[in-house]
Amino acid sequence: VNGVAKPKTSEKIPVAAHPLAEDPTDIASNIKYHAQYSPHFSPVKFEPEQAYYAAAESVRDRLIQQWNETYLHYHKVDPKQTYYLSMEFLQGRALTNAIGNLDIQDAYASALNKLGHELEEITEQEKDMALGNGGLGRLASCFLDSMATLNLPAWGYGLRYRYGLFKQRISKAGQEEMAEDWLEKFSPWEVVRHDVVFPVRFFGHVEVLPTGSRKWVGGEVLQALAYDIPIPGYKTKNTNSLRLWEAKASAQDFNLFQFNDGQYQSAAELHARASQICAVLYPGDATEEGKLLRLKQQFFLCSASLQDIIARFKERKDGTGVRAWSEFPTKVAVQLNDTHPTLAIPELMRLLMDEEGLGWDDAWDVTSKTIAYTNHTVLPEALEKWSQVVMSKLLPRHMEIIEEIDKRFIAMIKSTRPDLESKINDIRILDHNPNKPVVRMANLCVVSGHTVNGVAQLHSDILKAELFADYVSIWPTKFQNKTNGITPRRWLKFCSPELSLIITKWLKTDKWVTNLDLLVGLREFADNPELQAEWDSAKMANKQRLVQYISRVTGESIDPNSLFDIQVKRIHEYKRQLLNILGAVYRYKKLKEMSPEERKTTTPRTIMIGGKAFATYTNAKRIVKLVSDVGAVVNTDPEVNDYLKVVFVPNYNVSVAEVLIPGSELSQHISTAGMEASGTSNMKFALNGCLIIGTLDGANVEIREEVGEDNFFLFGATADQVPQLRKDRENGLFKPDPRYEEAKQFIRSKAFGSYDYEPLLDSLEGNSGYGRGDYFLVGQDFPTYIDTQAKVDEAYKDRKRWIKMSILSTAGSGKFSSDRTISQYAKEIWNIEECPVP
Ligand code: GL9
Repeated sequence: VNGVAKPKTSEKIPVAAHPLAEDPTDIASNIKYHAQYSPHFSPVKFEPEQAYYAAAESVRDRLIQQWNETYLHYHKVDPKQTYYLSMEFLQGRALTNAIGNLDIQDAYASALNKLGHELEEITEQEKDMALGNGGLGRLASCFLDSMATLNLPAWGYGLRYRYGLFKQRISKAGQEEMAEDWLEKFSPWEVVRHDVVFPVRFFGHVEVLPTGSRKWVGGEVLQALAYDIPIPGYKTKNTNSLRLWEAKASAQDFNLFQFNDGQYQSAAELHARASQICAVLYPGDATEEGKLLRLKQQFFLCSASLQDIIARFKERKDGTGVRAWSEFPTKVAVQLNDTHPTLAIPELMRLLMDEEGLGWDDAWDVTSKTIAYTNHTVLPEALEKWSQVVMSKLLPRHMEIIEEIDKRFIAMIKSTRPDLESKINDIRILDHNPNKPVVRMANLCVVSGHTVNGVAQLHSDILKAELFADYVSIWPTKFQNKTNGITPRRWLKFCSPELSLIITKWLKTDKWVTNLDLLVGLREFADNPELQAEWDSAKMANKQRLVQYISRVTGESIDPNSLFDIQVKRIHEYKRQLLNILGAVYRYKKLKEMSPEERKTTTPRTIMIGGKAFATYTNAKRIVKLVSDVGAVVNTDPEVNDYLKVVFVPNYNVSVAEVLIPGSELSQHISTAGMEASGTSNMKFALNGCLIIGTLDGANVEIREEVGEDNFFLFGATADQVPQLRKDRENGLFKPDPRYEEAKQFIRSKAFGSYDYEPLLDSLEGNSGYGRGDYFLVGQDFPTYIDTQAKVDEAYKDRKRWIKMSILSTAGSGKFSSDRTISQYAKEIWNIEECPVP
């Protein structure tokens, strides 16, 4: 292009726009067209970066075609639609996914080749769209993929954060956080909708009108502007939308007089406040300002989305005039992804009553039939409680509505369930604790929603037996389980093409990509030496790719013949990375004590740990530091080097996961039983033929059932034993295993440097308290963990047996497709049906 492209071939490629081109030469000419006529760079370069943007825009052209058709089709058919409200979407990269879902991989690879580029290199140019933290956000993104693939009329609604999840750097001091600007050079995947703008109010007060109705007025009003991201389904025309809101102030809010008077800041005050709303994902909430900003973000998402949903409902009336509001729940299902979008409840009530003129009972009927809630955690610190004082100030009308819901709930209990009267203070929505009166968001969701679900069977059982037990006795049918899932497109077909080809070859079909249960067909070949050899070499190719990656980002060279043992997830004490690293320390110490001959009989291992610690979570950061300190010593110790390496993988995110997971052989999902609601990376690893060492927690329980207990390395206390074990501990009845003491002592001896690990190790000592007294039972589970790791070492020595287990792991992963999860939501919660675009 422009004379500086470096085509490998001498083909002359014309510059032309062919949005739906099939032929590689036409696609190449369309890519050139974008480089020339949608320029984002000076017209001198066509390096991988420019090629990425041009290729992405050419892919977007064809998505827009299907996208428009999808919207028009839904508009015409007017089916019931689902709206997935989430503060997080962890989309990762879009190019490989879009090309893969459109099934135009080969054509694009050869088109780029004609332009002198490699598809793989081009895709590496894309920045991750990381508008989420971890599992909960990635789940939302997997769900979007499945909804489009299943032709379900559904939308995602979220916020367009400028800075998503921070970038993690590992230095001598440990983790450092840096802002990551995914929009630095713009995103080719978003389309701004200048015609989709809604006002969102903050603060102000409630006015009583002469009619007796109430109205929220005053305060400040910002504008919510829609940015849409296309969500293509796999080999289907249906292309849904992820609609992200951005906050803007309008021109009237810009004080030209003040500005010309030199008062630049006060002239644009509202503009500055608007830009704060979507500046960052999860702004720190240690301060009152931080808390207020988070509440503003949540309300902003809820208000803009509901106004949009209502506008669409009204727009689709069939020409006979106004549509009855009682029809609303037959056209709209709203799913709350955790309690973060709970304000959708009072906001829908407000819009229906104050803007549309419905009475309380009708508005309540519509709201409670429309909204459903998913709980994603039982950790007490994650159950949101908002100060009533802050809520009344920021959202005075919503506070009134919440008070009324609370009052009516109490009245209902008093009249129908006198036996629960003594428990009212626990189950009501408002907590009038005089020190800090709060609104309990989970309670508001349970009282107002038609359905509440947990995200794995064990988690849903715990919700029913503990957190929500009293509500179960009031509404026995309200509670469901929807075991999480992952999209097999991104998490197998696209991230491990070698393994996918083998699966397709042996199953004699590629239908498993949309019907993952077909993977069970691999079971009958699990002993077949030919499949085993192919499987082994595909896994080795993925391991080699990982070796290259680790070398590139850490400089560490790791042995592809060692056992690749990976734990990647957010760093949290309940996930017990500390148990992993204490195990590694113990392994290191034992290796040091062995003779060289003895060492040769051991199974060489590379332990990789990755994940981000929340910026203010001190103990999590100490864990990161400990892992890299252990790595620094172990990896430079020539005595053990051939048998053990410990690597901290920096900046874990979706695209790093796409390299790590296919190359993994053992992965660790070792949370204290009862604390991990589900986990979803466990499903990704198992699907990629990686064996799991894990506790009976979250979805591990179901994965073990599916892959077979022989193919799962189980250890540790069970969820129902945990409370008693904690009590025993408090009563001084815990007797630590000598190996555990030895590992801790080794760290205390400064074997891994002089950093002060005392506060971290101290959390494992003493008798009680959250964060102290080993609340997460590391010491309790350490001995069985070590014993089980020894079994892993033995199993790995038997190559054939290991490969067979690996095949059986993939074969047993069919249940964990998000297609299955979403079909269940569609049937059992949303009551929506597929609406395929012809
Ligand atoms: C989480 C749970 O902790 C996970 O066990 C679960 O798999 C996911 C999805 O249901 O939800 N809940 C939660 O708050 N997070 C989860 O990952 N946290 C983050 O996403 C950081």
